[in-house]
Amino acid sequence: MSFKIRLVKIPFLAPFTTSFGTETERRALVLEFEADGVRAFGECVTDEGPYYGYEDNQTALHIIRDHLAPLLRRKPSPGEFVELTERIRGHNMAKAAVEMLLWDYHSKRSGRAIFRALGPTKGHADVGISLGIARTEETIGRVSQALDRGYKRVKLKISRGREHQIVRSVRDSFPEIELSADANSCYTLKDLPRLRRLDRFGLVYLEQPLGHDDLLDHARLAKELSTPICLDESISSVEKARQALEIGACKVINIKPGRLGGFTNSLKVAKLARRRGGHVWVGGMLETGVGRSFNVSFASLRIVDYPGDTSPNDKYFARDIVTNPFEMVRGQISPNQEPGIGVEIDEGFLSESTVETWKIF
Ligand code: OSB
Ligand code: MG
Repeated sequence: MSFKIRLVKIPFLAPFTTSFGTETERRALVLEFEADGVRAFGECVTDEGPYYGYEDNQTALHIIRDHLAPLLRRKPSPGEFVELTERIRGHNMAKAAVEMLLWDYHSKRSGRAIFRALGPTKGHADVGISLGIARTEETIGRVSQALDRGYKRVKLKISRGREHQIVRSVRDSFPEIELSADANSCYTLKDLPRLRRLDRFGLVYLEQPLGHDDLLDHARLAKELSTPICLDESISSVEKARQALEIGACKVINIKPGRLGGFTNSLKVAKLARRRGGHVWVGGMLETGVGRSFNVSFASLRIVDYPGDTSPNDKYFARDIVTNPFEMVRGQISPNQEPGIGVEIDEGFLSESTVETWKIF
């Protein structure tokens, strides 16, 4: 039995800008667990800085190494792992990396693909694109390219003060497309007049306009806008999802298994939201091929009803650490059919991309 954590560094094809910063490469913790002739993988969605959420690669490394790895030796089921780690407050991204690794491990042991273990499936994920903040002309070009490739929904990253021009220009050029905007928490209720001006562009939703952990002000905002609110950052647990739906803080939830502590909680949030008439889709955190494969598996569930941010690997990377990257056909991606997450690791590129390795046991 062995467990190691690698910090890998893979350059992006192009910088990715959100309202909280610009990233030019993915620096990810990739987990590898080996037992009973099975090699299982996981990826932590943290990056170098605590800007999307409070976790970063260093806090996640600490939590995984010092608090979660000892539990991994027992090879618990994902459900048992969630129970065992309930007393560790927060640190969902660190927990999710191990929880999903356990899904991979147990699925591989039983010889089936993860998406089959998760629940009833559509057999494919419907795919949208998330476009980083860029100049208007460039964005228009990227939208046009994305539509040519078959993407089913376009999400524009927006920032305070530059939202109206970009959304208006894209809407004017593409009157019919399914369009959304993601603010990554850059507004407050004082910006209500500004946000009202987005109402006429027929967005399918406005993602996380207010505080990263807020529910109450989002509920207030939702009453003032006709555009539905989608929450991402604020939905940090099953309880938060329940509360958000109950007070009307959102109609749509961006499910990131990495933010919610893994698949077990994500399944609960998806069911809860759909039962209450809400909609769900699967987000992304610029994952390598390993994390991407987990997301695509979840996005192929029947319960997931909106297109997600599960682009094929080559949207972000010229070369990835897997040799079987996803291909998108008419805006759909099929989850891997092989046992577990079904990725084949590019051993050479993985070791070339590894900055540091920690052998935990
Ligand atoms: O808010 O959805 C977000 C990337 C990094 C951090 C936060 C977000 C994003 C994205 C990219 O929107 C989605 C993707 O992986 O394609
Ligand atoms: Mg988001």
